[in-house]
Amino acid sequence: MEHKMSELEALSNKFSIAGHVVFEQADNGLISINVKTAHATCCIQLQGAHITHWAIDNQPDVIWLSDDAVFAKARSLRGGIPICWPWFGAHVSDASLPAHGFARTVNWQLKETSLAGEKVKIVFALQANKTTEAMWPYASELEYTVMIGQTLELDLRTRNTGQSAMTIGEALHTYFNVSDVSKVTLSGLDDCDYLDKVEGFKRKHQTGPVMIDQEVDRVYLDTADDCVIEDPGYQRRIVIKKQGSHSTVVWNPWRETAEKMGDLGKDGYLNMLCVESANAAENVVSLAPGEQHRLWVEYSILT
Ligand code: TA6
Repeated sequence: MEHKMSELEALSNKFSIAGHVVFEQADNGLISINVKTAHATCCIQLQGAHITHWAIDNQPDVIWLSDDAVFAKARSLRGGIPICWPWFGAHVSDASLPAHGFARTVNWQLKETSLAGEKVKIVFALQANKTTEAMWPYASELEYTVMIGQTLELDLRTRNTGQSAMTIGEALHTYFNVSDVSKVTLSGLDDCDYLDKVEGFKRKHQTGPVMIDQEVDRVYLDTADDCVIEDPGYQRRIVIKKQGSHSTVVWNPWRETAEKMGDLGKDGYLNMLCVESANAAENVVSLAPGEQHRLWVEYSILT
């Protein structure tokens, strides 16, 4: 009898790398890519090209994933690194469209897995198709390169392949794992203006580092600077470098909002801080036909 190759077999045959890249399929059909390098481990879902885990050497995980994260088709995960694209937050004119766009909930195509010295490189692509064009009527190509090693590098490239100009909002909505959010200090945003979502998007000004002792949901504007999370409990700093990003979003729901959300896990809000390299609000990006935009970040740990 002829054997019909499953998606898992096809991906494994083409893209697995012995000792470094292994594919797995959960009972609900979702496929994940498990990566191991000399100094790091990483896990990425094919749905949303969503990174759910990255850890290095003897360090606690750098990326936070909720204990109550729900892995299901077409549903975004609470934690990890969701890709918000082609809009950030609520859609400007149509509330029926998904928050943060659709890139985080559709299946991406795998283009490449390779070894680059001690790092593993994974390249994903997302091309406009009938499903995406029903929500966003533009011809576009997205390419997402993930470089896994002692640092994590993410490179999200948007190309306008159509005939008309388009505008994108985007964010790498990274949930960082912290020992106790009320004790960390976030620097890099001093003297920036921000929109405070908790107070109806009121425009405010930041002085000094950001500390978290209540719900924080802010879009810092016109900032291309790197950020650092200083975590005394884990005795480390997480350094967030970025290029092609002019907003930084900082989010922690704090207790009450977390309880309403229902998928943050018990007291999970204490162990996460989202610092998102973004182009949002007045920093959205316009692309002429044929033009390309690159959003790049690198996360590293200093002890
Ligand atoms: O980036 C901050 C934010 O937009 C918050 O307003 C908060 O709701 C969060 O993202 C999570 O959004 P989600 O759609 O994943 O529930």
